[in-house]
Amino acid sequence: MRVSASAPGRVNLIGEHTDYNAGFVLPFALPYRTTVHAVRSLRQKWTVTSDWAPGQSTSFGKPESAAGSATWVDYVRGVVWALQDAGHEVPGADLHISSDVPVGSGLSSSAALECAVLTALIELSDLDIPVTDRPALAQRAENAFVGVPCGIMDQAASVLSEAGHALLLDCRTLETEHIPFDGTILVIDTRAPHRLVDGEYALRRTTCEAAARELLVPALRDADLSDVDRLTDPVMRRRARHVVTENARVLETVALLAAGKVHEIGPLMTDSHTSLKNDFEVTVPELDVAVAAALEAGAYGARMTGGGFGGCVIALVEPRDVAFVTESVEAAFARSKFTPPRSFVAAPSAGAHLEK
Ligand code: GAF
Repeated sequence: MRVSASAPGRVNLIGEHTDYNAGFVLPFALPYRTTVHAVRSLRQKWTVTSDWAPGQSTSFGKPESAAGSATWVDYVRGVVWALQDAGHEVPGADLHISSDVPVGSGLSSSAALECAVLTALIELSDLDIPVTDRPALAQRAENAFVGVPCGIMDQAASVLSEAGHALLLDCRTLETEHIPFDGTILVIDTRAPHRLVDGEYALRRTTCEAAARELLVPALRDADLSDVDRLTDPVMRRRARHVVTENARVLETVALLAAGKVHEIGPLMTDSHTSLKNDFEVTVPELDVAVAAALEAGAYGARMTGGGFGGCVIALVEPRDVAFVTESVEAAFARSKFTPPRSFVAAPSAGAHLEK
C-alpha cells in the first residue's frame, strides 16, 4: 500500500506568543508544502529519504527518544513515536520527502514536515484520528520527542487551515473558526540569522508562566491590564502586557475582518510589532527595518510573524503597491548593509491533505 500526503507552512496574521498562554492566534497556510510519499514495509522499520539529500537514507526501528542534536529526521521519528505513545499501531514504512517550504525562515517548515508525515501515516495505518486531534499529536512530537517547547499554533495552522481563510484558534479550547481573508499579504523573508532562538523562546515561555502564577490565574489569557500592573518585576510586566494586549488585538482583527474592513487591521498589525519589539523583545534590527520600510512605502500595516529573533515580516498592502513596497524594503536593507531580503505574496491556502 502507498499513500501521499502534503502539509503547508504558515504565516501568522496576528496573535504572536499567545498560543502557549492559552490565548488566540490567527495564522493562515502558505502555498508552500511538504509532501510525503509513504510505502508500507513488511518490517517494523522506517526508512526516510528526501529530495534535498539524494542518495542518502536514514532508517530507524521503534523510536525511543531523540538522539542528542535534533536533525530533521527526528521530526519524522517524533511523529512515529507520538502516534505509538498515544497507543496507535503504526506499521513500518519507506517515506520519501520533498518540500518547497523555506527552511529556517520561521515559516513552520518543521510543522509542515510533522503534519505531512502524520497525515500520511494515519492513512497508511488506517487510524481513525479526527483532524481536530492531530495538531496536538504533531506538537507532542516536537515538544516531548524533539525537545522544542513550541505552542500549538504552527501544527494547527498546518492541519486545519482552509484556502481563502485565516484560522482563528482558541488555544485553550482548540475551537476554530475559518475567517475569510482576501487582503494582499507580502511576506518579506529578512534572512536574518536566527539568534539564540531556542533559549530565548523557552525563557519567554517560563516568564509568562511565572507571571500567571504570580497573578493566581491559570494562564495569561485570564489576566487583564490592571492585573498586569500588579506584577512587581518590570520585565515580567512587559512580557505579560504584550500577551494581554496581543490577545485583544486578535479579537479586534477578527471583528474588523467580519465587518469587511480588511485594511483597517493594518494599525493592529503594526501595534503588534511594536509590542513584540518593546514589551516582548523578540525582534531584531532586520525585522524592525523591514516593518519601518514597508510602512513608509505605504503598507496598511506590517509586523514580524512567527517566533521572532529573525525570520519574516508580513505587510498588508494594496496589490498595485507590491513592487514598490518590495523595492523599498530592499533599498532599506542595502542602506543598512543587511543580506538582501526575499519577498513573495502569499494567499491563504489549504491545510494538510492526502494527494492523489
Ligand atoms: C513559534 C512557535 F512554534 C509557535 O508555537 C508560537 O509560539 C510562535 O513561535 C510565536 O507566536 O512559531
